[in-house]
Amino acid sequence: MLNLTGLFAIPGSVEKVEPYGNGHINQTYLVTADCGRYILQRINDSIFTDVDGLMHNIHAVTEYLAASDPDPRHVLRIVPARDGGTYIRNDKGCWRLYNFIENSLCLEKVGTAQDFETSAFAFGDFQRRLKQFPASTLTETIARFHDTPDRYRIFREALEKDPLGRAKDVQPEIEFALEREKDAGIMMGMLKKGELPLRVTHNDTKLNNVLLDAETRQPLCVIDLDTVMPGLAGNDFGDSIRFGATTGAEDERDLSKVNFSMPFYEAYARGFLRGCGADLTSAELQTLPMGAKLMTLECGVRFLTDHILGDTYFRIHRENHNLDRCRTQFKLVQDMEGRMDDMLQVISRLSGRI
Ligand code: ADP
Ligand code: GN1
Ligand code: MG
Repeated sequence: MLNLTGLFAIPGSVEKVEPYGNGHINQTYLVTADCGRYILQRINDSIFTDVDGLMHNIHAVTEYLAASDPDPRHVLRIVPARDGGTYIRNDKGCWRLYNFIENSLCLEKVGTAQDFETSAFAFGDFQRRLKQFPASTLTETIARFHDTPDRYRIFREALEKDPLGRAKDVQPEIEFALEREKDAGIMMGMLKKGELPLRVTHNDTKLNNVLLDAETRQPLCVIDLDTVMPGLAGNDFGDSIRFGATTGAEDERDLSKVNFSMPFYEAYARGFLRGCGADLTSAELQTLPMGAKLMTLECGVRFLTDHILGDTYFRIHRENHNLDRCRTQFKLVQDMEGRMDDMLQVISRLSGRI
């Protein structure tokens, strides 16, 4: 293992390093030292190819947030490397160290509507607090991250390559995706026409990217800041809905257990609007249901693309894992399509503005 105390400014000795968490992208470890606990991550530098740009973003955003909230449990803090940098690079990859947020809950699944509402407030408030942050100083860490039409372009390329011959076994999923391609550009189109503002958003607002206080269950800290960059409010709202407003896990194999949950949707909407609703334009409010549908569709298309290409992007733990994930997303898209009017009514009722 790495000589952590030699590499990072840890004022003590390290006792234990163990794998931690359920992220799909980075490799995360919990570090126990005699002076406290830390989160060590090997940054996935085949996905984040500009690690300097990525760490510059995270450093700038965390410093900015910490300036108005000095509580160390409220903002992720980078532990500097001994050479003064924000991360280290060695023959095994790129590594960074964060403070471990103690007495926190990281939920992998929505248990109660109340906790989901709290997570929504945290993400909404995160966006609100970054309203004045100079967006032009942020690097785009993954190009066209939530450009859904571009995700379809990549999907079509994967279908043409089909390196493992998997496409023939997933024809219903391919058809489901292609039938909805016409919807993919709705929000990007509005952005291009100037109908939606670009904001500094999180872009990966799933439930396990926010921590709640284990005792009070109040919002504590938004984590996983790799994709904080200019984006759409509706996408931050939508990505949380796709992961949380459901009765099943993202990788549930029994699709009869996967249904869109209107009560969880409403709870999330309430929390999110409390966090940043006053800042949202009426066009943004109108797009929140569409954001939910498109983020779910996009994520399903990404999982399907990765299945076809041989699971090179999202970490898998079993055969066909990405296909299972794709299927839950498509099931949710189908459910949402029958509820778009109700979803908009919820926003209208809660915001009182549209
Ligand atoms: P990934 O990009 O792979 O999703 P994350 O940054 O989300 O990586 O970290 C993976 C998991 O590790 C999180 O879901 C959370 O459980 C845990 N985690 C990450 N950072 C912290 C932290 N500073 N304090 C406590 N837990 C953390
Ligand atoms: C990834 O990093 P993680 O596991 O929080 C992915 C998201 C997907 C999500 C699906 C950088 O999130 O975009 O929505 O998996 N992150 C990246 O669960 O691609
Ligand atoms: Mg994560």
